[in-house]
Amino acid sequence: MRYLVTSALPYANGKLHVGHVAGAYLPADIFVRWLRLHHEDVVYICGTDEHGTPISISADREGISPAEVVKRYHESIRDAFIALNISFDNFSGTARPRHSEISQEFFTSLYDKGHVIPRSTKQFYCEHDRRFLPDRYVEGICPRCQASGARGDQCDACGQIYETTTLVEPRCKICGNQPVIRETTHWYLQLDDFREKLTEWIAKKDYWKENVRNFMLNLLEQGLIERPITRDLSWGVPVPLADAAGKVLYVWFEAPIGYISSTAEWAEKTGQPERWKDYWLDPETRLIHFIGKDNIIFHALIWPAVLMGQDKTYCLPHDIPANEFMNLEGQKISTSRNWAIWVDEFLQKFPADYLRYYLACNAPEKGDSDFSFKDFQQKVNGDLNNVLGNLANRVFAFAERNFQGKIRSKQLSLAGKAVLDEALDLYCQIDDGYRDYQVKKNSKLALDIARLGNRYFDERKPWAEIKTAPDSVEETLYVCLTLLSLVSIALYPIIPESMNRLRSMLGLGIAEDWECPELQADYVLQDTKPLFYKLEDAQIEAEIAKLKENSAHNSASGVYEPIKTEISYDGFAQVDIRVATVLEAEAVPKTSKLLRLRVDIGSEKRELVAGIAEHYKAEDLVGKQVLMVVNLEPKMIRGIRSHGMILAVHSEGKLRLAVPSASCRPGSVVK
Ligand code: B3M
Ligand code: ZN
Repeated sequence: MRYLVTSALPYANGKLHVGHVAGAYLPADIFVRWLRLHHEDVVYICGTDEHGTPISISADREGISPAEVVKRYHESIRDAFIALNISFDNFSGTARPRHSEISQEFFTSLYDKGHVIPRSTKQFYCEHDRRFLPDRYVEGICPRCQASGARGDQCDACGQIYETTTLVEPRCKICGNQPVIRETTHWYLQLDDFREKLTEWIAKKDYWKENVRNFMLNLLEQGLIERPITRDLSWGVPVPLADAAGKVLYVWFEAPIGYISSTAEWAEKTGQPERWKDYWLDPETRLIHFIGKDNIIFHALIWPAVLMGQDKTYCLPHDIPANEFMNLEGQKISTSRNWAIWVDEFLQKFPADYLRYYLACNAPEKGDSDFSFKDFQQKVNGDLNNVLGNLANRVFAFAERNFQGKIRSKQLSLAGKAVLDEALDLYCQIDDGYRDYQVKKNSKLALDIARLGNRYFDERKPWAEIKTAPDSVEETLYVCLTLLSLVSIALYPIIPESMNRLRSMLGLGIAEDWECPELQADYVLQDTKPLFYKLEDAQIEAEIAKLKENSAHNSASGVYEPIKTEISYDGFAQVDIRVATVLEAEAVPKTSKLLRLRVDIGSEKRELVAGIAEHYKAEDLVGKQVLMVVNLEPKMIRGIRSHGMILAVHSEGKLRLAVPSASCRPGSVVK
């Protein structure tokens, strides 16, 4: 089987953050690493997306040329991927000449067959900036879902695309003015020409993830509208027609072609420049696109149509595993507000495998997931250290102390066999899982093999047996070492560096040279060391503080705090807010920020601690009414049982209590 695996081409207009990695890159890398272990023929392709308004807008903002933006961020993104051990076979960029050539050939092929036709059309135009406003140069309210912040070409909230001029309350992204509408000519892809073929093709994709397939079926049902694939811009691939001066191909038309041009570049580097055809022009190739959910429409609808309309017969996507998004500490990641974890910075402090492991455990497969530093620490300390690292440590130490690190293979007892059988069963599930992109589930199953080892070690009590039955102890160690060697393969796609270190301590060759099944006669341990180290509270707290500080710095400079992730009505209804009257207030000794309050909430009197001493004097509060969350779990603060929280507003460095606008009966409920 031949596999051609791609990850979405990141725009070369910013640094790589963990949200990117969790969705489209790490899951793909894990998938290809597993395939390579099993000697499948696989090429893994990526590169940066270097055209379109995301690039030219960044260039405007930074006051440099688009080419400079592209160079800067191409390198930065490439280096971050290298640091994270994402194992692309080739990492190209769409501003390279070969890409333009192939993209123009694609356009011409469609044009010659009549699948692309020119139309005079209306576009937003900014009279202030004297230019057309394609795609991201205009923002407004989505005509489909009414979300704000929708762009000219796509709404991030619903993933839909629409006729630009239907955007509600449009604003020029450069100057903020309302644009006018002007005539221009663009070339339209006749998607409907491909409806039948697309429908037939999709019908066979019953193994696709539900979100992708349903999205597509919905679109086909709605009917396929022609889409403009050219733009009035100076940065991009020129439209290869005599009457199209000043127009370039729409970035979403040419970006996926980057998968092909990057494969061609790879083939050239291998010294066999025609080799890309073995993959792209073979209908049996399994072409698999790893993407984020906002890219579904382009990969599952427009791209296959473009491929179908070529002179050459290209393979079509075999699968499109689209992942959801990853939030950060409960809020949407936002690069403009600096609410993000940048991969390069993170990897200066933590090993790549720690990040890979955590993102794998937390992969946004079925719904959005959340990156939390505390949880990161918990997974690294609890799983990697306490489960896997612990098994390796205790087995290595025991083997070295009592057997000079040499453990011979054994005729196994029933108990030993049973343990290995159980592990092999897990291993088979893991194999299925990797082939089905089940990263999250597999990170757990692989750890289960190590859990099994710890349990077995405890049951066998080698420390008690060592004097009386050294043979039995050797068997225990042999079984545990075999479990570790299984883990070294099962977890290799997720944490390759650590697993190769483990293999070398076990006296085994690197995973890349592994032959299945691994026949291990004897183990000779080599240079054993702890596999992992624990993350300290102080380090994690410092990271959380830094994240907040960076984004606060940003909010102070006029950017707003990100809106927290959406909650349900039921979720909100759980918060019980009531009017409370302050009965007593006094400073908490030896603190500058805390006040101890006694309040009346109608049904009872409560005590709580509030961090408002720098903004309110205790004596001024007595008799005041405040709003208070009354069903928050009690917490001990400075020896005081604080039961409830009063609400206040942060505004320009000051704190203001939220109060009812007129006097109310204590205990009245806020709705
Ligand atoms: N650059 C969009 C994105 O980064 C785009 C992907 C292109 S894949 C061909 O979300
Ligand atoms: Zn403007």
